[in-house]
Amino acid sequence: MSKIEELAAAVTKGKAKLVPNLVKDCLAEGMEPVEILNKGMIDAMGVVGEKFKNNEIFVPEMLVAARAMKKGVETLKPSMAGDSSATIGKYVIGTVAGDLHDIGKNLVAMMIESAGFEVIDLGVDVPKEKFVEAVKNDPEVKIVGLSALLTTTMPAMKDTVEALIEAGCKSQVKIMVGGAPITQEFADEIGADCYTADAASAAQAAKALI
Ligand code: B1M
Repeated sequence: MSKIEELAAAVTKGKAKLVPNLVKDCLAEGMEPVEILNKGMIDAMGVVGEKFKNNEIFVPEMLVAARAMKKGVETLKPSMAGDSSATIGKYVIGTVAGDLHDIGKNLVAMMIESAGFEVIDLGVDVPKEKFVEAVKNDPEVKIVGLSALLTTTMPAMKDTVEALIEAGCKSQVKIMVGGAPITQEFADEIGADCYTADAASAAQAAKALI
């Protein structure tokens, strides 16, 4: 088994202790960080999601896989980060109310930071009022990023966009949305300025928006 396959297997099985060294092994073999992230971790979480859907594993297994992936991302972060010494603006990000998924949101935050933004991470299960407050309290915030992983929390994303619009924040910020169930069509429907499917394109889009 190659190191990247070992890494994917360790993430899938939630072997958090093995993951950092396997990430380092892949880097030592000369693999690109983004390839390690995609093949060794994001694809592995896709496998976990499939197994959960098919009732082959349950929430605890999904949770340990998530912890293993977080360890991997932590190890990879120094190799992924760009030159963020000059800040090009503030970016508020969070997972919408009712939703506890944060791996994708954290990856987006990491890439956005690498692109030169100062990231204000509001965390998970963030009420719409908190997003509004974060924008109102800081005129330097230029973009708000909303993440949702559940079809059941898509309405909370819509409510958050509406709350930002009603509070008059749209004259100050652009709104970006993403997450597995989100589509361009949904983004257009709720009045978001931008939808991207993954973290790398989110960083590119954020730079283009300001
Ligand atoms: Co959850 N879960 N989960 N889960 N979980 C999913 C999302 C699910 C698809 C699994 C499945 O059934 N196949 C399913 C949702 C079904 C649906 O809504 N249609 C599901 C479910 C049902 C649930 C629970 C309801 C299970 C239960 O309790 N019965 C529960 C809900 C809890 C809650 O939120 N209230 C639950 C809980 C959990 C854990 C806590 C155990 C854990 C999360 C741990 C954590 O995040 N700290 C978990 C996990 C790990 C998953 C899967 C397996 C993996 C998610 C992940 O991290 N993927 C997931 C299955 C799957 O996605 N295939 C699943 C890797 C990550 C890098 O990808 O987050 O998609 P992703 O982010 C991508 C893009 O989407 C995009 O960029 C990222 C990187 O490129 N992106 C953005 C994300 N945000 C963006 C924002 C942007 C732009 C791009 O702009 C601002």
